[in-house]
Amino acid sequence: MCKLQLSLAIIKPHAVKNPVALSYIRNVIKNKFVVVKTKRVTLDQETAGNFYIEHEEKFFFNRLVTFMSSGYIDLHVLGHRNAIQLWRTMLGPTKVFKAQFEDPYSLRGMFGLSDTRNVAHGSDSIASAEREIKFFFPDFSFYEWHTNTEQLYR
Ligand code: RTP
Ligand code: MG
Repeated sequence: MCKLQLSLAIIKPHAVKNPVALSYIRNVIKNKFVVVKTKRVTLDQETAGNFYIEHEEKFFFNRLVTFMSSGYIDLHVLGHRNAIQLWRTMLGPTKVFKAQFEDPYSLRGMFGLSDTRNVAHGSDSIASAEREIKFFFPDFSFYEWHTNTEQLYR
């Protein structure tokens, strides 16, 4: 039995505003993942701060929260056998200069503008994927999802 893993992708405001980046990102997502849920939202600073609460003490926290609440963001719940790692690999390194040198065809390598404006977010573990999906989709039923996909991927 193999469960379809889930990850939360967030396309950051500067990428949502860039039609070339957005259509490229949507295409690669559509080609690689089952898109389970999608929603376009804006965040107030408090909600963005709660989402990134693990980074509360970091020097970049205020910058990150201000940016993430500066415009529309696209949320995608992605399904794949290896969703978490695959999406993070497609994103490339967090720091844009590193992405541009080490993985120029990653999404951050191609469309990243700075360490804050680095295109998109990806869950980093099964536990954080669950927390993040619940954060934005409080009615999402992991039980139903796993039960349904168990039959598909036995
Ligand atoms: P993400 O959470 O966005 O998928 O990225 P990540 O795991 O690779 O990086 P993480 O350490 O969780 O950081 C979250 C976001 O904070 C911003 N950041 N800025 N040096 C900096 O200025 C800095 N370091 C991190 C990035 O926008 C990163 O995506
Ligand atoms: Mg992270």
